[in-house]
Amino acid sequence: MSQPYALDVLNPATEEVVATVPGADAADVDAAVGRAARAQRAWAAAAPADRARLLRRFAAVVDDHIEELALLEVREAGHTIGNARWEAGNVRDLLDYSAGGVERLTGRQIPVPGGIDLTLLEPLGVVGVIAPWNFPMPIAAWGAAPALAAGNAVVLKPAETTPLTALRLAELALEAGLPEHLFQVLPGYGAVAGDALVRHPGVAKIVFTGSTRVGKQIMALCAERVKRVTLELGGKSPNIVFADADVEAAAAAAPMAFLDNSGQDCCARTRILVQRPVYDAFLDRLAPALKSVVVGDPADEATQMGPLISRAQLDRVRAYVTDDLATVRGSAPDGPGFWFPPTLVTGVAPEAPVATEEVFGPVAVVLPFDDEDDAVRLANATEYGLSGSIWTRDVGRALRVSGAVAAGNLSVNSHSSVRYWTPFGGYGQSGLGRELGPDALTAFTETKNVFISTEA
Ligand code: TXE
Repeated sequence: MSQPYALDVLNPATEEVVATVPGADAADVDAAVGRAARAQRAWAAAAPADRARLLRRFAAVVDDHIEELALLEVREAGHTIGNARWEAGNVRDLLDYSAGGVERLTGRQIPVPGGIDLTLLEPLGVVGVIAPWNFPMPIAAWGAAPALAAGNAVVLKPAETTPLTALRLAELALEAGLPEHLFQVLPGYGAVAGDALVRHPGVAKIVFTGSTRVGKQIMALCAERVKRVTLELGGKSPNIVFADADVEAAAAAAPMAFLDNSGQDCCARTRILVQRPVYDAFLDRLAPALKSVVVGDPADEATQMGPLISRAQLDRVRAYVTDDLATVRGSAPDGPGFWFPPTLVTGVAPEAPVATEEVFGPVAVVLPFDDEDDAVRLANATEYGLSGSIWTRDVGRALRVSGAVAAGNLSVNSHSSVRYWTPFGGYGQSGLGRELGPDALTAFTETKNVFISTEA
């Protein structure tokens, strides 16, 4: 028996304790999975229309609580209020979208001689979702909503630092009429509650979003059990600006493409690659744009960037931006709170740690390149492959470079990566599998093929 423990949730902008919640151990996980399995059997047997209706009702209840959920996200994660409202809306929209998929989740009938062949899409059973702290609310829903829609139960372990919005979502699910124990949230340490969820024989699939280091451990444990797994890991995404681009627009958009959520975004465009003829002109525009970003109280409507999540994250970011690096810095408040200013690093080698490793803070490097081949080579010079942007007015070039960059989510003349109705996920060490989009529900099913002889 392990010792009972509790998690203090800090407001990263003030370091004040917002709440204290009990942490789960392996026995709690075991009990939750047992309850989830019982709830799942009834859920899977229910008429698709009834499941869809309940998920739509859940979406409607979330819609009634957008402001409350957003304020909770501001307090526990330090997100700006504008972003937090978007995140709560993303949960609502994804629930609605997933509800729309319930009755469209169909197998196939394949012509075979001597009978009829049917493919059945069966729910997996109990799905374990392990969520990170950088987007606690949407990423919890990215796993849970399609899994529930496909007829599964969900046990969700939020990150240690950000359990509150997930706990509230579980309450709202009950308020909406979802069956008890179908969607359970168990806060706890990764190495305790998360690990127990991964190892549990009653959990059919793990959906993990977090560090590549932990993702690899989870994949190895899942491999031992041939457990299904989806991994959404880190990124070091390029923002490629060609000389033929609208340099003005590219420079105006570049700061928030890596400063959003204080850079704690796996899609952050933290490697800004600029073609040499426009390198100086681009930097001349980028530097003042960076300095004008409003950093401060995340609850203030005018704020564009808040604090980092924790002291540990602040220490990690500080270690990357050493004094010997040439930097352009914006402003940030002094403590209390975990503040780091918007920062551009120039003049480093493309192989430098700050240029190749995921810093997960408001820090980008700017690197020059010569031609298209050079841009693609630099863009792919990382173990990651999650996102990237290409700025050019040449359609042929946009298509060629999109084809050559090894990443799951690219955008041209834009930095958008995430829409709940388009697929999301990484190449290389950025992950395995895809979330969101039209195939999201199928990822939570097992395909069974049944042949019925007509000759007997
Ligand atoms: O991640 P962890 P951390 C990256 C980012 C960041 C770094 C470290 O670079 O600086 O990871 O962040 C749970 N078994 N990303 O240390 O530890 C943990 O409790 C099962 C990128 O916070 O991977 C939390 O719920 N679960 C990223 C979740 O894993 C375990 C988002 C993520 O925490 C576990 C977050 C274990 N042994 C960090 N150990 C992204 N892809 O967006 C931890 N966890």
